[in-house]
Amino acid sequence: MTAAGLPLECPSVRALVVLPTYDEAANIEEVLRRLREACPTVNVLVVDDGSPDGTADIAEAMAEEIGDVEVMRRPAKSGLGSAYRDGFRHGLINGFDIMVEMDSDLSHDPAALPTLLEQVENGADLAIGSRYVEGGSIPDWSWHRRALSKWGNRYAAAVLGIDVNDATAGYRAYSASALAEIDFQSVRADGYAFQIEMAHRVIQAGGVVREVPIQFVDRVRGTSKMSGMIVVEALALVTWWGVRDRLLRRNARP
Ligand SMILES: Nc1nc2c(ncn2[C@@H]2O[C@H](COP(=O)(O)OP(=O)(O)O)[C@@H](O)[C@H]2O)c(=O)[nH]1
Ligand SMILES: [Mg+2]
Repeated sequence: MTAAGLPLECPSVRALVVLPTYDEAANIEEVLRRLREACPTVNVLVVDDGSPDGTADIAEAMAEEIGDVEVMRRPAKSGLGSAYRDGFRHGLINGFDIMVEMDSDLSHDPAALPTLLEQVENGADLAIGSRYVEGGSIPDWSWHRRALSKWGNRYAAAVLGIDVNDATAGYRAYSASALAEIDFQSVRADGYAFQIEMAHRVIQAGGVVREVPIQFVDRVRGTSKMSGMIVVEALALVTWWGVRDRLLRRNARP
């Protein structure tokens, strides 16, 4: 919202919002409606992994109704990172200028999309909707869950030497040129580690990262698909990347 309480203006860019879905039948219709309202010009790609609850059928019915929505049906549940990799490839092949990551459970408010797009339109290679910058928040989380996430983020930033407050955040927009440069197809991680590695690669490639505050709300309908293993994967991979970067730097010294 602007100071006058009006909806933010959506920049007229060629943007593709990639929405990964697994059993989001209870949410997908509202996500798509609110997205269209917040940003009438964006295209949407729903990447569904054969959701047993029929999410893809609902998304296709919505596509008929509101237009500019495509549904990619994949045969089996293959993870969030893999869904984004396929979505980004589709976006690059089809000439979009900006690609957006967004959860399909309404944790990410579609109304914040114009702000993310604006950052990329004004020169950022990656704009992150951040919970840990001034103005960001997670009202539904207990203090210990927030502490784990915040300190996990501090650990990742310190080990990798990146100046990002919320590298695990999954609401973000990339410039197509940055995506084309970082060889995202070779990213293997799937959960939080996928987000961290993508940010790390953009920075290593010399890209500009900007964070804008968002409020992250817990899903109201449906269930989370993330497990505790996703946190373990992230910590282990961050530690490995940190060691690898140091070894590479040492070996590069004359
Ligand atoms: N296509 C696809 N989407 C997934 C998969 N796992 C999770 N998602 C979607 O990714 C988004 C984030 O997952 P969620 O379970 O809400 O994770 P949490 O917010 O960390 O609890 C949601 O839109 C899920 O439907 C998957 O294996 N494949
Ligand atoms: Mg969620």
